[in-house]
Amino acid sequence: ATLTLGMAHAQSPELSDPPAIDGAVLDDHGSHTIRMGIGLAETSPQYLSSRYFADILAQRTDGRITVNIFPNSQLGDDVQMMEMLQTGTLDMSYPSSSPATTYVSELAVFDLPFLLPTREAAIAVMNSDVAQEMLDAFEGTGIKALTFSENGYRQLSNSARPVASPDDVAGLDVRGLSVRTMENPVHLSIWETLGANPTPMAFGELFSAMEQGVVDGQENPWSTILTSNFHEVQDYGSETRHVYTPFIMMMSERTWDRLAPEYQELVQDAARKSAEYEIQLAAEYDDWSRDQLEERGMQITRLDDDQIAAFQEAVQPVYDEWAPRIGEDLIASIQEIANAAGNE
Ligand code: TK8
Repeated sequence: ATLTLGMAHAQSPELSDPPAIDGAVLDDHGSHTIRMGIGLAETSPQYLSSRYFADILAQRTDGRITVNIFPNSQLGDDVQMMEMLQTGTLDMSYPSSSPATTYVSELAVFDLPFLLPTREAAIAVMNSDVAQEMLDAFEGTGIKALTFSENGYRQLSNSARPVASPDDVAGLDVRGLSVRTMENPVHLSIWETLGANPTPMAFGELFSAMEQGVVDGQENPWSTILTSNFHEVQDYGSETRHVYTPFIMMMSERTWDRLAPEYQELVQDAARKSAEYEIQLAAEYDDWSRDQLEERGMQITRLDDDQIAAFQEAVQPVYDEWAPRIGEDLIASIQEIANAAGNE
C-alpha cells in the first residue's frame, strides 16, 4: 500500500507495509514516555520505521510505553543528540555511525570508501558478530546501542557542475568543490584526497548552507536528498555510491536502566524488527528517489564501472592512511563477511 505522506511529497514509492505485530501484551512494569529525536523528515524510511518501533512498544505494553518521535533534527543534530542521550535529557536517537566514531572508533570501518559492494554485503556485515561487538562497545558511554539499519549508499550532489570523475571534483581550471561532510575524519580525508574543500557540518545546518552557497555540495543517499528537499538547492547529482553508511538506533543508558528486564527485551526485539523494516523501505526508496530527483530537474550523472574505478583508485590513499588506524584485521573480517554475502 502507498503510505499517505506529508504534502511535501504527495508521492512515495510503493512502500511495503510493516509486518503484523504479534505477541502477547506484557505484564504491567510501569508506564514510560520515551522522547526520540531523529535527523530526517517524516517521509524518510528512518521516520517510518521509528513509527513502527513505537507501534510495537505501544501494542505489546497496552499503551504503557509511548514513543514520541521528533523528526527533522528539531531536537538537535546527531552529535548533540548523542550527548543528550549521555546526560539523559533525551531518551532515544538514530544517528549515522560516522559521527559516533568518537565513542566507538571501530565504527570508522564503515566510512572506508567502496568497502561494501552490495546491499546484501552491507546487511550481512550489519548482522554480524563483529558489528554486534561494536554496538556492545558503547557500554559505559551512557548510550545503549540497539541495532544498525540503513542510511545507505552516499551520492555526491552539488550546485556548481556535473561530476563524472575525480578531476571534476578537484576542478582543473576552477577551484575544487566545497563539500559538506559529516563530522568524521575519514570522510574529511576522502574529499581532501579527491581535491575538494571539505567542511564538516551538522546535518541540520546543511540546507541553508547550500542555499546560501556556503558549500557547493554534500553527499547523502538519494532518499535523504529527496526527503530533505536538497534538489531545491542542488542542480547536479553523481551516482558515486562511495560509502555505505549505517544508522544506529540508540537509547540513553539512563532510560534503559529504568526499564524492567521484560521491557528491555521488548525494546531490543522491537528495535531489530524496525531495523529490518527500515532496510526494506530504504531499498524501496533508493532508485525511486534518484528518478524522482531527475524528474524534479536535478541533472543526474550515472557512472559506469570505469568511472567508478577511477574514484576507487583516487581514494586508495584513504585506505593507506586509515587502515592501520582502524585495524587491518577488523577490515579483513568485514571484507570476508561482505565477500561471502556477495557470493550467496
Ligand atoms: C541524519 C544524519 C544524516 C547523515 C548526514 O541525522 O549527516 O549526512 O547521512 O542522515 O545522520
